[in-house]
Amino acid sequence: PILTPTTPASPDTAQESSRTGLDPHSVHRGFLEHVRYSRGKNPENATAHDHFMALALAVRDRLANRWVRTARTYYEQDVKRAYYLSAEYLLGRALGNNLLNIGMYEAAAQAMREVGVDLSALVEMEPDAGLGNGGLGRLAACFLDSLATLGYPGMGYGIRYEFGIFTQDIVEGYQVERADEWLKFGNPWEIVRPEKAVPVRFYGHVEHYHGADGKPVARWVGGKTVIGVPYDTPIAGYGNNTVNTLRLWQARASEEFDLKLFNAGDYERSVVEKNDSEVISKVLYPNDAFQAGKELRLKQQYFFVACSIADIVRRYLKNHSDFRDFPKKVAIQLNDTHPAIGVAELMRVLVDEKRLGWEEAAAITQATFGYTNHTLLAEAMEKWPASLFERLLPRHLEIIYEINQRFLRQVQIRYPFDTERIRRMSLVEEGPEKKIRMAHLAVVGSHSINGVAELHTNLLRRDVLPEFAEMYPERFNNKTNGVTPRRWLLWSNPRLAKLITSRIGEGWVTDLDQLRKLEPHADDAAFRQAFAEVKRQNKVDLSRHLNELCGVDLNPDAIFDVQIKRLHEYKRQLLDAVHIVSLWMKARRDPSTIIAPRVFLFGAKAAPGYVEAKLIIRLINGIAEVVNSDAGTTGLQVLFIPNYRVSLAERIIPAADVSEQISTAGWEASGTGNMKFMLNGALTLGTLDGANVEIRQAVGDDNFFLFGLTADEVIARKRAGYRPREEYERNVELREALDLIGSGFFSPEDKNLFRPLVNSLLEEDRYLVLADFGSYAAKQQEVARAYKDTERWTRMAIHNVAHGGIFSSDRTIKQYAEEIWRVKRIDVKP
Ligand code: NBG
Repeated sequence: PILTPTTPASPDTAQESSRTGLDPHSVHRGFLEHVRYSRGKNPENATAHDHFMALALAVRDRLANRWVRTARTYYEQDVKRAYYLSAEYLLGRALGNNLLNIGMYEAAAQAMREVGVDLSALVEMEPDAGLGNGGLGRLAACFLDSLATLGYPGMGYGIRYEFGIFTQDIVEGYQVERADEWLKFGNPWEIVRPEKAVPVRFYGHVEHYHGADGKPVARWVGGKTVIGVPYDTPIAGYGNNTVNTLRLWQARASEEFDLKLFNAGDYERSVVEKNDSEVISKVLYPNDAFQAGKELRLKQQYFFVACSIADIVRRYLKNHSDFRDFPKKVAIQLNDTHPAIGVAELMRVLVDEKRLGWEEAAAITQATFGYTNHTLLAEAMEKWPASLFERLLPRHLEIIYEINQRFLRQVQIRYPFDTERIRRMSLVEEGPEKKIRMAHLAVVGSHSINGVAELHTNLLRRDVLPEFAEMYPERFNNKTNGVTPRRWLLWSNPRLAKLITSRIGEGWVTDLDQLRKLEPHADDAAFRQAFAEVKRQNKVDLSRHLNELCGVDLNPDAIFDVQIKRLHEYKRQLLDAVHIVSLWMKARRDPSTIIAPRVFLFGAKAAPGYVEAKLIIRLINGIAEVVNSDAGTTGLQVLFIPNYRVSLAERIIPAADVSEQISTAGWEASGTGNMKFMLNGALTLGTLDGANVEIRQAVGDDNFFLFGLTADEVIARKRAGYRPREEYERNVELREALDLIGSGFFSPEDKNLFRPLVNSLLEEDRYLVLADFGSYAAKQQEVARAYKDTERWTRMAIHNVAHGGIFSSDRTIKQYAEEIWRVKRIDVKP
């Protein structure tokens, strides 16, 4: 079929309806107009890419009306707004989600059918917006969806990276990284607003003098100026008229800077040096929960924070003049310490530019900021050399020292003579190299400090920031993470969504606690059968997709056992891998040891500089090669799916039976994948770590496969002098598996390839893989036996879905809004 060149216009389709109408006819017209007027093509010549762009633009037209209305409503009602500052947004694709949220998916599908275009093929063409590493960035994306859906005046600020998280190829079993050129074909969603560009200073020096009023004045001068140009992306709420904004800053060289060089007659150099400025927003640092400590990274952080705060202050001053009311209109949430420099920046703006007194500025700043901590890992805690600060942000260093001095005075008054405490709590770490502790800056500069799961918040209070929690107990609180049910159930699992709606109505989409109404249906054999059939169909779909992608033939009747997340030693993909080897060895000797056939799926990107993580990917691929070669006799299959990302997660999670959440207890702050699996009817095999604890509480211990040491036991084991080699000696199956891996069996090209992995397990085993192996393997046996009892398994899966309600990010966002930000929902009229 070909595109119909023109559709006869019905008398009621005025020009406007091709831009706003949600019926198939209007969408059809809007689409054809964009093919012609935005793509400049005749319908006959339009490519699939033109089709994608034209439809996306037609959707954006429909968002635009609501977008301006939302902005006007917020402005006219002078509402308090919540600003989310995040270095990462892992949005994934937008077309399907936008169609669904504004209720025009069916109309678009029909309009596309009329022109002979398959909507799902267009959806698949969109590159993922991968402006994040993992959970932290995806959480920010879920929060944006919930803010808009609940009708909160919320806005996200971040960086418009030209290259997002790298594309992962697997070449001979190894990860190979490629630049993620997500903007290559243009981005139909964003609107650039050069008129709102913001200049940002770097380097230079500070001049101190006395102003006309006799008060001391500091002026940061000289250095280089970079321009931040905002690009706005509409964020549509589900089933309402709210469209909020995600504003991402791109770095541009300043003209002022160019001119100086132009005038000096050095045209070539002036153009070449533009790069220095523009690299700032070039690429996302690909580390998850790890600080690399590069100067460019600190530049990125200050760049987007300075732009965002200038933008927030500008908006505030449109209808206010007195900064004392600032916290009544502005709440700023720091997504981890990446934007923590915002504390010093707001102080600089208030004190140096707006000439407020220090105390007053400090009170405003503290009432404005909230800080979310996302990790307990020491290597992720951001600390910047004071010398770097002094060069790059000299005024901010002065301000941080001043904040510190006043803060430590408070500590001293409260705990006289405790110099050790002062040393530990200082914003400045003394040592061979003086460093600024960004977490301490965030804590001192905020009225709220939260962790992201109950256990994590407790460990934060007890182990990471104990003296701050003691001094400011009222500031510490928990906000357990959540995920948006729109993307992670309604969109990604249409079969299950439909089945659920057929039984309990569609209220669950915006009120996820209603899933509880499914509970009685677990006793209904017909429902159980339909539920199991949905899972089976999803597994067939995924198998088909993976066959196209990797050429493997997976058995959809096997247990789909899935571990998808960033590759990290603490997440223990290695535990999963070693167990597979031990299962396979037993199966080779005696196939009857395999209780149920199983497909082990992995997806994970490793930070490019993380040697151990990359070796683990190579190991999994080595194991896959061997295990898959005799899948016929063992019933075991292993697949490492390349380039794991949001759009792949949307396909994998609905097809999962077992959700591997096996981090060493006390290490995973929360996890959010764990919640997505639960909502899609997978059973968790997990440790008591992060939000697993709350998942198990919600679903009951009968519906959760628990194994492993607790966080306290982990600490106790280490304290008692953990000797991993004893575990190796004690457990024959473990020993066999490790020996086989160490022998080079899975790396014929280099017999010693995996020796370092095995040695590190035997000698240190920082993450207690060996200590937990026995209990993990035993629990896996139980999983296999439970799966054989289909009726019981399905009941357990239904119970998981029915109790997933509290893990909606709507619940999380309501808690942030009510308990931290004090912002109110407001209705945007159609
Ligand atoms: C991650 C944690 C996850 C958590 C997400 C979102 C960082 C620094 N932290 O456990 O590792 O789910 O944040 O809170 O990426």
